[in-house]
Amino acid sequence: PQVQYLSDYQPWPWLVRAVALTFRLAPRATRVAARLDLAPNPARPGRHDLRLDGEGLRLIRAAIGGVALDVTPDATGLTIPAAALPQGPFTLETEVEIAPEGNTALEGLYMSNGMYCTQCEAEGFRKITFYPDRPDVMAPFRVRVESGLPVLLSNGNLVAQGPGWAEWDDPWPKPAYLFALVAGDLRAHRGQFTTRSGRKVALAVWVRPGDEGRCDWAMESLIRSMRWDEEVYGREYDLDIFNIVAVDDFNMGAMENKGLNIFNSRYVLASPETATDDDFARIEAIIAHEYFHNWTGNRITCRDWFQLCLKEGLTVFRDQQFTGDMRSHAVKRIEDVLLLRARQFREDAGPLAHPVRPGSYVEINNFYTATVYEKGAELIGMLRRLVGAEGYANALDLYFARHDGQAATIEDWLKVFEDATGRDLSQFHRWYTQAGTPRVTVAEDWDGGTYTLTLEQATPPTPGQPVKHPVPIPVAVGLLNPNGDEVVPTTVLELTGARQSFRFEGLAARPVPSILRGFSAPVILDHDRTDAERAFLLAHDTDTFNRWEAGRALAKQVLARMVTDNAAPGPDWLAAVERVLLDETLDPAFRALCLRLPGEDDMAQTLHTAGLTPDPDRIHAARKRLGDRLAQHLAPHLPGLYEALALPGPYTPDARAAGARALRLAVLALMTRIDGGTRAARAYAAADNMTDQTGALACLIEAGRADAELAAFARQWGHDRLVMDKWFSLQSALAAPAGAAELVAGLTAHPAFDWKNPNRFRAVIGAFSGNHAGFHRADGAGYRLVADWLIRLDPLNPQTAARMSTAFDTATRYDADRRGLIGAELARILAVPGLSRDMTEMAGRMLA
Ligand code: HT7
Ligand code: ZN
Repeated sequence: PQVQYLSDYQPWPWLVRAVALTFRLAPRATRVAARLDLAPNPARPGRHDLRLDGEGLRLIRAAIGGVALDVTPDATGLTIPAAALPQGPFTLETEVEIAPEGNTALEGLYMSNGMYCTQCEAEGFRKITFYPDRPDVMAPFRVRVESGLPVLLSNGNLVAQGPGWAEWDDPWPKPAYLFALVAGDLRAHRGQFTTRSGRKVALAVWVRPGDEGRCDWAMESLIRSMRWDEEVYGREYDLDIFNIVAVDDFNMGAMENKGLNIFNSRYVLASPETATDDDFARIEAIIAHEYFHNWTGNRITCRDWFQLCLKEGLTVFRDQQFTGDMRSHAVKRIEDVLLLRARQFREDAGPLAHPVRPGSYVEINNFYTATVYEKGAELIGMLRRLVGAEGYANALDLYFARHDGQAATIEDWLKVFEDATGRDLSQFHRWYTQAGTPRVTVAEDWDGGTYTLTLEQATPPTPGQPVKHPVPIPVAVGLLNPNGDEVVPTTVLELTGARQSFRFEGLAARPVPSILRGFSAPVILDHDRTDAERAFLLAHDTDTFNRWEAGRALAKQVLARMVTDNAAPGPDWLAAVERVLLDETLDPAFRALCLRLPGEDDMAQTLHTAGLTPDPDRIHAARKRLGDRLAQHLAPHLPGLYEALALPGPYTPDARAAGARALRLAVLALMTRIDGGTRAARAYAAADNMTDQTGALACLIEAGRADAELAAFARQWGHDRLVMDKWFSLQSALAAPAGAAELVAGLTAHPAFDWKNPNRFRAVIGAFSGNHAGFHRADGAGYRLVADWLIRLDPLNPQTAARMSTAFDTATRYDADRRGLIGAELARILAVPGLSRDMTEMAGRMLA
């Protein structure tokens, strides 16, 4: 397959001054007429053939300046020879025919439940019309949609409409990946926002008939996001209309098309009966994320797809800040770090490791990764820490002023920080180009008055990058007295070399260090500590993140000993968790997080990092024993806590209420370990919201006595696609490992298993690959099941199939037998005739 290289970048030889599109929609024969006003690009002087991208398009006609052209497209586009082109500006017209009904890849123009919709990022526009489908070609679009369907939407402002047609105008130059069109029988939940300069914006959330009652939260979240971006970043919305559309068949979470965001319906629709607290929180965050792209992604976009982190890392960072402001910064930071470690550290440790800004790719869809998004966001957080909040604000102001309307690069981004703050960021640039998670090793020295911390950094080799260089690492450190008082408040040490020492003078006693406060850098900290020291930090650290981190590290230490030596959990961890659980001054959401045991996949990664070979069955058994032991230890407190945490009044989705429910459900899960599910069955019957209903159901599944409730749940919710996704995924994820593959195979035979719907496929197959011991069963049945389904999905929806193939990216952690079994499944996938480019790249990288 053809490899694309960052180093090959060249501007397109023409500027697109304006685009006019006319769509005549029909399921099997949609006509798209395009008029492009082109002018030579001074950045690429000389004569060039005109090359347009295009895939699966039936060309009806093409003309330049009104004169018909005799041209034939090839498999990837259309070339008009230089000799056939006028010297100056000219107009190119094309008309093509496409068949949205048969588009199962959900890229380009496709249909979902009788509704037309588009997905153009990254390279879907080329499936709609012939066009320079690259992000650095920006143009204003005018779009006419003709269809018998009642609602016809596109980007920008509605400028004219009549029976069966509508015309939209988007004055802001944009790349083709931000183009969108929607047509369907939809209902609007309307709202309004007045910008700080007084412009009124008409807001609407468009959904299928019957879903109108589940849009309040999305609308409230949008309004909060619009206000926040004005207040915190000074960014105002720039059109008269902002539309959001919910679509059932969608490859990812949502898409930030200019003025017309398209969402996976699971990230729009919410009511207390059908959505959990996590759903509410995720909807708020994703609505915000897509809205924030209006400035970081749309007004300033990426020069090429190698710069994807420019918009995604920054926008993730912004949505994290927003959620912190709306909810709790400490809880949000812990959740983000959990996700970073589970997804990005895992990616960095395996065959799919790549830099935040990759240097090459085969299929760009394969690079919408945790590294680009989550590690990309961490780099922004580090920059902010290094230059301070004010320096960051100045740099962002300069970024918007300097690059508005442009397609920018990471070099442009860093230059803005250098110019705004006077800092030299040349070494920081390495964070963008070097893959792998740095390991920071800590050594301490105390000479009776001076305390010295010596930090060393090393990054392991990753595919294609055998040699690593030091990166600048901001290490936030505080020191505590043995009595628990803080003697040195948070200071940021800048580790720039391979090894550096930092001295703290004038201390009366040897301090206990709290290192990497707030998780100030995306690194693995290697620091030998006793159980007692970790328990001390969990009790006394003033940094909430590091309090949690100490408890987490302690739990992992205890669990690791249980896995490797069958050791019993020592008293430090049990007592420390008990103290946190009973401390009513602490946020319940934080206490719930402290109660959560390390996941099995996390433990496998931790053991592997420590040089051991993880055994999934032993990890599963030890984790169960650890949970049981904790439940016994806390047993006297649990019933009282469970009652005390009950919330009066009707359900509200706010963070406080959600935190109380999270803690109450954690307590219920512990009680289930003691009573076998008696209390959970009562809780299931009494639940009046989806959080409590699925929380109790999960307890019952884990206790192995959920048959009646699962049947009742399916009867109650069989009509609701999003709720039934939960029914499928809970069973897949929590099935007892020994029979999980068979149980999941049974779920795939269920009449409601619509495998062509990405949400349903992820709910069953994706959730199963997260069932660590079930998926990694020693006989390979789990691997076989997942590979079979990926092979089946690939020809229909290569993007989703390839994303889910990452289930196989951890082979190197395990024993030779499991490595062999995974390798054999990947080889079987690779040998499939006609395998997609997406899957070929992924399986190839994992087998290399
Ligand atoms: N920028 C978007 C990323 C995206 C996408 C979304 C839906 C379907 C296919 C997609 N390909 C790429 C979403 C975001 O990060 O905000
Ligand atoms: Zn994004």
